[in-house]
Amino acid sequence: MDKDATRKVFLNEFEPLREDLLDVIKLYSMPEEAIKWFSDSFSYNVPGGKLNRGLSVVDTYAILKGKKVNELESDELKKVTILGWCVEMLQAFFLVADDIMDKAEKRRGHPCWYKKDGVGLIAINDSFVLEGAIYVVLKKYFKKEPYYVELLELFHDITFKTELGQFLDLIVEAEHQKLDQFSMDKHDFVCIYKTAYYSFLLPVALAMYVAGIDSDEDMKQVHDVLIPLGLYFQNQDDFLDVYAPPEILGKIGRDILENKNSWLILEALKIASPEQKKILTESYGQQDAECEARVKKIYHDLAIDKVYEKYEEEQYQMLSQKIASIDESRGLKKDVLTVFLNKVYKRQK
Ligand code: GPP
Ligand code: MG
Ligand code: MG
Ligand code: MG
Repeated sequence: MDKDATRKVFLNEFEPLREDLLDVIKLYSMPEEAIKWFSDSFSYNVPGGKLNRGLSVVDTYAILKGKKVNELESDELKKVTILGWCVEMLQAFFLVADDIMDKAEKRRGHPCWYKKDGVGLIAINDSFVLEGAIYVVLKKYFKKEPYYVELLELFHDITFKTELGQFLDLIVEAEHQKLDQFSMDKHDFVCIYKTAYYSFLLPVALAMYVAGIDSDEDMKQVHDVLIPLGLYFQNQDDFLDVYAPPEILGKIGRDILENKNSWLILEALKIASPEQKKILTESYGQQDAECEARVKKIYHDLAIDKVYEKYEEEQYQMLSQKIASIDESRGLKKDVLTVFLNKVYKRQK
């Protein structure tokens, strides 16, 4: 099965899943308008992204089984597809809430959910409902599986880690934090916790539980590659926030305006002259387009894009070496990790 066919199989499972959830809500005798609201929020926020995280549960499982996706039994394909949608639901929960916190305008090329007419701060509760729906789905499809508790613990543990990452991200950007309080250590914590765990480790760990390749040693091996890979991915997100065309990225970068502890500003501060540092300090995080332009000009003068290119190459080499030394004796396959690395390396959006 090629990539498009896998995506199609994956997308085909979305409507039945939405129906499952609507059935549960109807069982609680929610009134019509609430059922419609849930249905609209679910359809607006869950599909429509790149689906990389969800699809990677399916792809990882197939690699672990040494099969093509179309060679999988229909019940195992269904299981990993549903887990993939659970990851997409978790992502939807995070993004609906994150866009409110970040005052974002657009997501995936469309207005953010909270920006839609009549939604506003109701989106906060919509994000909670998206999260709650994950556990309804897990219970319906996995309650009888021996790894059910592992799935629950994994979702809970990774949700908590993501919330801690978001938490530090928000504290660091809060107004009283000045540029001299930014640090690479805080930045790395934020990236690893807010992004790497749910985007990289979660899909792979889910596939590993279903495949029964879930020893502590193998979980540690994938952790030790996917967490640094997720850090590199988030640094790339910081880079694309400023350097990718919004029409390709599907969102308008706001990191400079929002005083984000971004990889770019940290790298710029390392090499800026005292005059440039002064301008950066005065202009960064000012919620003002002219100040934003001044910061971008300094990034340009410092050739931060070249610093990024070098960083990207180093990450690729380092991660390739880590993958090469993976022990496959218990059933883990290096390919699981290589596929991820190749998806991230030099991505444009
Ligand atoms: C996105 O980071 C952050 C998350 C997906 C984690 C949100 C966690 C919560 C507990 C709400 P970002 O703001 O840099 O991403 P983007 O640029 O896509 O908005
Ligand atoms: Mg954001
Ligand atoms: Mg954010
Ligand atoms: Mg970003």
